[in-house]
Amino acid sequence: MSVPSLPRAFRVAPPVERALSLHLPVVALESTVITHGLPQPQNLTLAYDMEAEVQNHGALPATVGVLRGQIIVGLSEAEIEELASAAQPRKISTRDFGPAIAQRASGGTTVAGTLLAAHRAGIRVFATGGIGGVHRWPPYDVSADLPALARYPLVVVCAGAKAILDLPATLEMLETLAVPVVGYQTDQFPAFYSRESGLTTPHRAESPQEVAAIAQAHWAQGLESAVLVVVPPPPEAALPREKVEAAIAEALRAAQAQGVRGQASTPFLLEQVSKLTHRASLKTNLALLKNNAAVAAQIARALSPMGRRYRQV
Ligand code: PSU
Ligand code: MN
Repeated sequence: MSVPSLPRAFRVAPPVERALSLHLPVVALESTVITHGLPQPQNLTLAYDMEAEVQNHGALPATVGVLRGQIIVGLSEAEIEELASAAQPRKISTRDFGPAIAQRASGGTTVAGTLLAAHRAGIRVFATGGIGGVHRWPPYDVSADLPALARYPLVVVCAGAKAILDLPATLEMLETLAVPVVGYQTDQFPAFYSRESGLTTPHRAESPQEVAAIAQAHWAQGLESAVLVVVPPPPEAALPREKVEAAIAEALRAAQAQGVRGQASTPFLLEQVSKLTHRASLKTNLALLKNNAAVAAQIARALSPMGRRYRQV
């Protein structure tokens, strides 16, 4: 017996398709941050704010997500709202597309899931908050974001890896996977909420043009991995490392005590840290997401022929 055929499961919004065919700058945005990363209503506001940042810096945003079994690159405002208020949205990583499509589910795409969809659409630049990586506990929990970064050739702009992770192990794994980590106007690998982690980045760039040159030179060698651009959170929103570390230690204890594992782990830990810092970390999270969107738009422009801006027609 055969399974019933599925409707077209992959859709690129017409403006995104058009911009890409004209080599105009486009920036992909993830949506797990909307479905699992932020509380309502900040999640919806943030999604629109990130799109506005990209637009204000001369690029077209393309938020990626899955709605009723369809992968969409370039969600409309109404679709973003539907996703932000969906009853039990899935957290969709690379392994989760098949089940989500076949079961007509909705969900936010993680960094890994967004990389796959954005690459398939032909997008070269992607902005997010912080990537997943090697967890502190259990240490065998390694985010699918890492192999996806090894596999899809995009510039990924983030504030480092999520601070709840084992940052030294995550940096080592990025080296193993041939992903250059480029500090944006910094030598420090940022710790998501804090500007410094005590770890240095292997590379550094001062401008969007320099990042674009690095990415082009990287891909010209036949490498198909991502280029990870790490941007420290804006100084006025950054938190001191000691304060965050204390909250993370407590969040990890709570996770162990409650047996939180797997997919639930990252959202649980981030929510605990937010509570323990009296929502200071939430403010930082929002500020760095917007900042990363702005930097990503400038890099997308630098990568487009003659640094062209995207203009609505
Ligand atoms: N931001 C959040 N919470 C999250 C994520 C982002 O505040 O859960 C997502 C990101 O999309 C990232 C993913 O790709 O968490 C990593 O999850 P995991 O460690 O399960 O791979
Ligand atoms: Mn995991």
